[in-house]
Amino acid sequence: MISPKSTLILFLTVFFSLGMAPKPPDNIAPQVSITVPSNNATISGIVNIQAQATDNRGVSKVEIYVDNALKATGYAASASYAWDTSASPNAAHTLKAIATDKSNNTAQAQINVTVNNAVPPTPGGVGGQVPVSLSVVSSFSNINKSAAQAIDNNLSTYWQGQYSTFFGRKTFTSWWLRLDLGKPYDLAKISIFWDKAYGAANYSIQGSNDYTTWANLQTNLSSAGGSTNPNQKDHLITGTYQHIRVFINKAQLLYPRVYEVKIYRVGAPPDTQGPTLEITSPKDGEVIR
Ligand SMILES: [Ca+2]
Ligand SMILES: [Ca+2]
Repeated sequence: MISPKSTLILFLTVFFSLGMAPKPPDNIAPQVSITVPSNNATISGIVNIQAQATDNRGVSKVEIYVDNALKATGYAASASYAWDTSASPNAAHTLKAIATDKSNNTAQAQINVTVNNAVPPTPGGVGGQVPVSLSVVSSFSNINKSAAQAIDNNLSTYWQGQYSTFFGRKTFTSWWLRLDLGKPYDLAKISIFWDKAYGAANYSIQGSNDYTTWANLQTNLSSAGGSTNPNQKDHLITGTYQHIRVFINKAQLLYPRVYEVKIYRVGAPPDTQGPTLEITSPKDGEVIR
């Protein structure tokens, strides 16, 4: 038989021993992730990198690294960093977040991104338009909307990629326009005049000198969001090429329409040298009487 008094003492003993006992150590690392941008994203301009962490006892800080250089620290469960990607080369980069909990356990998350900013203008700037001297050809065109109408200097005529369905399935899902400049030019810019509705949701600009190997000059472009017709998209490009291809990976609607393509070469380099001036008479140091 246990008396009420012993029960109370037992209760208090247990209560205080539990209360006084040291907390077990926190061996559980936090969890961290980069929520923006997504892994393998192609990014440009200013990107607000976001990292979030959680922990069983509490997060003390979250750090953001770009290519292993610390860029921002958040003294809570999140951190953000506005990264101006235009100051970084167009290439693959790694983004890393390291979270530290209140017991100094750490965890990290890493993703890969590709920076792809518009190529800055070349020193000579954009020069004159390059004639498309020989031919323009395309993937299949709709009747009377041939590729030649994309280079006829008329902004109301257009090329239209062919569209048809076979038992409800689209038979054409990509299209291209190939322009032959007649000889290689040092190129600066391409302007594509799309239809504002029948444009391209995804297209690339490619260059070649042998008509076989095509270099990507710009990728993941989109003509979506145009408000006027034709919907002009200008892209700065670099390199010396004879052939240019506009490759349409995905149309906005059923087929693409291009009113005109204009290609520009690099202009003359800027004149940075001042004129020279010389006093021919009297001579330097000459005594004048
Ligand atoms: Ca922990
Ligand atoms: Ca035209």
